[in-house]
Amino acid sequence: KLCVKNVAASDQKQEPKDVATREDSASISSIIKYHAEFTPCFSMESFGLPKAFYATAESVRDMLIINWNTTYEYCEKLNVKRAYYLSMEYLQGRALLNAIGNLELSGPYAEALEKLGHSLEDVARQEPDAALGNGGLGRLASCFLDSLATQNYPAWGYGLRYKYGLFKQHITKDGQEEVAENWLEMGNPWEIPRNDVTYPVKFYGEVISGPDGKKQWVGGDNVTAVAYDVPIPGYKTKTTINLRLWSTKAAPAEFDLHAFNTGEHAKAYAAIKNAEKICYILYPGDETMEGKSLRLKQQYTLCSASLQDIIARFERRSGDPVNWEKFPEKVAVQMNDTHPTLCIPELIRILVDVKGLSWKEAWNVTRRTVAYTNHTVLPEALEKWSLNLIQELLPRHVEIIKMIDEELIHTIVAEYGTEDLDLLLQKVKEMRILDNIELPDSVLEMLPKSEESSVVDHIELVSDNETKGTDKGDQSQVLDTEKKNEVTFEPDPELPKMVRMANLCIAGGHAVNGVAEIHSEIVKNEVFNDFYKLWPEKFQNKTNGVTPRRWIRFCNPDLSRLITKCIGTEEWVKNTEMLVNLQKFADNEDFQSEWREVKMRNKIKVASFLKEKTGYLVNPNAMFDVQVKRIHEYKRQLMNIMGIIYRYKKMKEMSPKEREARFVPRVCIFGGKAFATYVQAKRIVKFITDVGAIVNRDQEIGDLLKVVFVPDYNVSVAEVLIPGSELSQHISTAGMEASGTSNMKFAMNGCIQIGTLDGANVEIREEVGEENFFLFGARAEEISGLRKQRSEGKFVADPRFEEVKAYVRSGVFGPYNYDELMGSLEGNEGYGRADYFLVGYDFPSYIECQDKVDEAYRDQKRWTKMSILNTAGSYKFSSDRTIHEYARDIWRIEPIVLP
Ligand code: T68
Repeated sequence: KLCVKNVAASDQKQEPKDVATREDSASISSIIKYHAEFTPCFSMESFGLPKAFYATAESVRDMLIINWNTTYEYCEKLNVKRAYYLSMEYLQGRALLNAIGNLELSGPYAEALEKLGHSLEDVARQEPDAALGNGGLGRLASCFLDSLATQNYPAWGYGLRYKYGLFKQHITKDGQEEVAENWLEMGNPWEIPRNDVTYPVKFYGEVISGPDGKKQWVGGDNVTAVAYDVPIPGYKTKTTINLRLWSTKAAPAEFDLHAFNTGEHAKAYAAIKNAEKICYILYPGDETMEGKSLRLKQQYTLCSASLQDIIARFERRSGDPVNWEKFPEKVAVQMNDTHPTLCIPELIRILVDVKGLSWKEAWNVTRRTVAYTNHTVLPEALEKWSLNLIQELLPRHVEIIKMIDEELIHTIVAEYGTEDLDLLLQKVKEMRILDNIELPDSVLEMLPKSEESSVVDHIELVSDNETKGTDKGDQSQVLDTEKKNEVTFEPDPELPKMVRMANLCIAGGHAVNGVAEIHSEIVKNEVFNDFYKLWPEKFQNKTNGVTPRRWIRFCNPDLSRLITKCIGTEEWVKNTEMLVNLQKFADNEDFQSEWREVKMRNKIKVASFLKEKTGYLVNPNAMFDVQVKRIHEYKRQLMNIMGIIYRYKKMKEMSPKEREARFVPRVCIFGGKAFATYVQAKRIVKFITDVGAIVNRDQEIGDLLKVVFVPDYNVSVAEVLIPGSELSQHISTAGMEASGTSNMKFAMNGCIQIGTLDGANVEIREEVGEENFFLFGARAEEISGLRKQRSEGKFVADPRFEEVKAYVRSGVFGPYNYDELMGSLEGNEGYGRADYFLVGYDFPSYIECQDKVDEAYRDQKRWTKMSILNTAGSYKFSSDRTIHEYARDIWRIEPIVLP
């Protein structure tokens, strides 16, 4: 009973009822003590907090493993169809409280640890965040895993086990400083290294034709991908799915013993280093594309190892001979953005070269298996890889990509016909996978044989926004140059040959989805409109969601208790539609005052957190106004801080009485990381902290206004801030934020939003009601017209906007290089795409909307009602709903019922 390790080892298949015998706090303390003594994570004498964390986590892990094995064996036995989510990023955050909560053991664990002299919360805080992702895309993957397990879907996640996750952000007087975070330093109690699950992953080499005419990829370097499994428990269910993360090491044959023996140590170790460095570090760019060889190696490692693993599992359950036609009936592969696009050529390669299928069979199987989710329409984020780089690393894949490209061109020719040759060639040029590469012979043969059949000259088209250089500081300049190109299929030797990954995904998969309604419309009608016309049936919307377990139930226990009391059951945690029942209580005074008390307790926690992290003391009676997300010009943190400056300036101009009558006291909280080489984003971080330094020590203003930048925003910080927020800002330029997911978390926690009609804001506003959402700003369909207006010099800035800029320029917040920070917001002339993000245009409606926020907040009854209705209306934004839609419309998988 005490020694779980032995129990588990002696009888892997024991009935889970044995777990129940360990569910009292006395047994749990014994198990924790056992692990403290025998699990060799730590060599510490005393049972201090770090040791308590590792021992506690080990004890939880034992329980997870039992359910994880049961789930796996059951799926294998029934041979059900499984969905595989392939993602370069998972932003898991901490696991301990989540796992204990899912197992419904929070009470016993708290008691057990109390007996051992610690509080569960203190122990939980020891855990480093697993930050194997940059932002929304990675966090979405983690929410999906939670929902898949909770809703009992047969599914796995695949990713990479980066040694260094996202950097830690320090805030100094110079702004953001990035520090590497070795999250595995103390060991990771949640992972199960699987030295028995390894696959070779090859790079370089060459393609030869074998004696039978079949292609063979030979030579090159092999690295070994090793599996590390992370059990993902569902909430109140035994179903525990698997997140398999790959690490890389040198293949056994790669260690040059001869070099070592002759003293050439560096040479001997080179292979080891080269292999290990693939999974060393997460690429820290969000919404950018960096065409580095190491990143391509990472992407290929994920695709190749995962597919080899999936295929091996499929073969184990198939008869002999294997019927590959059935592969898509057992396997669905979802590509989280284009980062795992290489799945497509890799699956074809394995099927054709290794399993002996014909091209046609392999192409069919692949198309029926994979699907693609798009997360962005920003041109600089759409992946394009240099063909030469892929050629060097993955020569066989280039051949396959060329064949897919050829196949696609044939489809385009069939669709448009050759009568209007100009139109056809324009479509081919825009839609094909390969860019700056001659047409294949088979296509040339199909074109009319006239003097222009050399298919050069005469068509002009607008290029697809080539983005050269990655310094986002200058990105607006680059984006603006709509170059006119002569269409020619003669490669331009000056320009690189490129592979457009999204085009490959659309051609190679059976479904393409955007992540919010408005975004999916933009995908269909603008960014990939030609593909939509070709294959309308492929295009779908799957509005994002977030897990209500982590994002209300566990991060906001007080609110959860109140909701449960009001609804009369805790079932809403699995079935968020029940939150709608809160609507009936929105005006109830007793309920309102309990609701406010909960918010106040959470605000007090935020206040003490801010004190600890920044030294600033804030008044919990002020409104907590929060913008936390990656720092990006399109997310417009600059507009937020300019609005604050405007407020501050007005306050300074008024008498104390006037300013108190006019303004509600606010604590304006910012958090978020800037990509290390995104110069403008880093300037914005520094600017916010500098404004805070001036405003916060201004005695005249006192508690009426505080500006705090929380360092190192991550999942755990979000879990503290979101429950204690009252206003949250989602103020991107319309059409630029694909969805946003923190907006959903804030709504769940009764936080009211100020936002544009962008991404999921649109749907949130629909659900919570217009009167419970502070809307401002230009709409997506107006944006291009407004930009044009600016570029023609026709924009007239609002005097209040000019006033703020002049105030900053006067040096109140420090000797700024004003032109660098705000130059792009100046007049119409001389800045290329001046104010690309339309801060100047939206500013007046933004600050007017902020006045409405103050007015609403003054009426606490009205505000509380709005807050309750936000939680009630957030029911749609559970990732359970999203996952059901993927399962039904794309993956075609059914939930399992564990015995
Ligand atoms: C985000 N994208 C979207 N990308 O910006 C956000 N990109 O609107 C959406 O809600 C979210 O995805 C989930 O759908 C990202 O987070 C990245 O992090 C990223 C990382 C590497 C390369 C490109």
